[in-house]
Amino acid sequence: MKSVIIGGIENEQINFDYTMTELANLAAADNMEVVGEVRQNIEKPVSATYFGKGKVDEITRQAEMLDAEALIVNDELLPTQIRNLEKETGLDIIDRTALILDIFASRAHTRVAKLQVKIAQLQYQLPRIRTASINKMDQQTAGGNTGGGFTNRGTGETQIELNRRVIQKQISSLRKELKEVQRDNETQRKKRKKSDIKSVALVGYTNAGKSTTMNNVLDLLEINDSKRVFEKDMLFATLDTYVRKIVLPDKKSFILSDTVGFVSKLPHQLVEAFKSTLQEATEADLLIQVIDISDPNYRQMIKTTEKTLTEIGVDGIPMIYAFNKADKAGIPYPSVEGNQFTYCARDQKSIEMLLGILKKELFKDYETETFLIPFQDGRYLDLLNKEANIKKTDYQADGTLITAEVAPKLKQQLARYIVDED
Ligand SMILES: Nc1nc2c(ncn2[C@@H]2O[C@H](COP(=O)(O)OP(=O)(O)OP(=O)(O)O)[C@@H](O)[C@H]2O)c(=O)[nH]1
Ligand SMILES: [Mg+2]
Repeated sequence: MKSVIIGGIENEQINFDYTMTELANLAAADNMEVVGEVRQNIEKPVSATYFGKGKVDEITRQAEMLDAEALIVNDELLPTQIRNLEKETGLDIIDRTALILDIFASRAHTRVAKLQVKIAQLQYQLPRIRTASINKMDQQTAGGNTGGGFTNRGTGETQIELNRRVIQKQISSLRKELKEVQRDNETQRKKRKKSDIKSVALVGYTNAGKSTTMNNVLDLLEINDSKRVFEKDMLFATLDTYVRKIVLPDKKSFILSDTVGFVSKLPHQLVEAFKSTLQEATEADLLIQVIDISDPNYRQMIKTTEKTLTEIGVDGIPMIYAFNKADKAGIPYPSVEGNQFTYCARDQKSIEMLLGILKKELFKDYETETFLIPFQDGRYLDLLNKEANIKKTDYQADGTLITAEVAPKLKQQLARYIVDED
């Protein structure tokens, strides 16, 4: 395990302590041991070395004393800052962006996640490459067509410019590949949108319990086990969007999706690369923001989530604040008040209540109507039986009299069969 020092600049940033706690957690998630911490109170980072001269010396001394190999900095650094700090401290310098990218890379298992992370990594490296790193880059980039052969090397073109072009080529070829891999999902998403089925997305801070919530909804409704989502006590357990169709006992259905978790200062390269994956959230009819209420920083986490949601283009979607892990926090559960729901994702009663809340919110526009379907129009009876919550069926001389709770679209489709009941 690598021993590291974490460091940050404290200015008017109100949530500095919180971002440093996060940084320590991120380092631990990347298998590093945090042995020391430095902070400096200055208005703005120093352009050449990020920290001021005195602080750089202090870091060097502390690292020697604590036997640390690397310094992790709480911001994205300029390429020159990394180089200068490396030179002056003799340490490996890792900035917050590189650290998060590294964790994402180690968690990415599916093709889509791998491609997205790789694109984000290359975007990060693009302004940071040095001449010598090109061969290493080539080897690291799996699957990408690097274009190779430097046949049209222009006069005066530096090696760095050439390297940049190679990376840019890799990025665009990986993007193409990603689009290809995602084509099926995209088609399905469009089809769902057309079909008017409502969609709900679980969003929120990493490790809040989104996947656990999703899995327990699937379990409760006895939806196939093979569709379970990976849940684990670690940062960024889920990197893909998982989409499941939920059919309730009364046949009402909706789409539930589980998405990648957030952390503050999520690198813009990652946000950019994950945009298509996150589309499920930006286009949802309802968002469930899962919050770990047992975490003392949960208020900051809510802020972080809302900021990230704005960044990915979520705007004006109704939201339920789902305060999870009430068991751990020692708060009574489940309970609901307005759009705030307090629960424990492992508790069946909680999941039942959540489904009740979702139903109320999603199917507000459903109505109970009585239809008289003539025998020759039996196909509509089948349709009702398949898609509606049937309350009463009565066989009469001139057809079937059926009372059912229906979606607005179905009601419209069957409007001519509606009978007034007195
Ligand atoms: N005590 C307690 N633990 C919970 C609860 N819900 C989830 N957990 C645990 O919290 C950890 C994280 O849960 P996940 O469901 O993987 O969290 P997530 O929000 O999907 O996290 P990412 O995929 O990393 O964004 C797991 O170890 C869960 O078992 C709960 O209600 N109570
Ligand atoms: Mg998850």
